[in-house]
Amino acid sequence: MFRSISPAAVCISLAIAMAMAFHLRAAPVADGALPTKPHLVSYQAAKKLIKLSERTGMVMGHMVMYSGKEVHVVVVANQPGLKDMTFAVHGLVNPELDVPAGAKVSLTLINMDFGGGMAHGVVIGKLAPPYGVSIPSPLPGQIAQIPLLAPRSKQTRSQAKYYVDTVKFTAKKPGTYYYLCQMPTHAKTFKMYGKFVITPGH
Ligand SMILES: [Cu+2]
Repeated sequence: MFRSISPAAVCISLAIAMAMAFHLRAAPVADGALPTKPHLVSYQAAKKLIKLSERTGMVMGHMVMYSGKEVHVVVVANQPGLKDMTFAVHGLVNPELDVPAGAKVSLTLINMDFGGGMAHGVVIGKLAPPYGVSIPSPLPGQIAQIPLLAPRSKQTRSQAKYYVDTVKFTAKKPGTYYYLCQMPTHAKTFKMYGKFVITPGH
């Protein structure tokens, strides 16, 4: 005893669903929502940030593409459930990140290290792999940096507190950059890095 649903109603629902999905993906975090200095958050808050990162940007293969004038990139060091000693963005391990030239970028790092309790940071610049044991500071062509964040506190995963930091910068000059961890050996030995591409604006 089902009433048939008109094709027009299906179309309208689909359009609304697509608009909502796009809105969620494109929505940047409101300015000031995240402090631009290291601070501790709960596991629940860290998971919320990870969810947010999964709504911003669009996954295409091993790449996360961001669009719009404001983009929010959330990078997780050692995301539980993913490979140890890696960066995760959008659930991908060390993916390529593409942002349009001119975009105002909020870059957030969460250190969720669950192994030996390592500090991790992230720096973006022109230096291409292979990397040495230690990373020059500043990097050649450096455009952004989050200094090393201490590992989580010693409680269990769900009770621990996690360090988070956010830096804001404008993606100015199109080209290929790299994001990498400054902690000695992490980029060289563990390949804790990925491509960061600023694509020409339209
Ligand atoms: Cu690291």
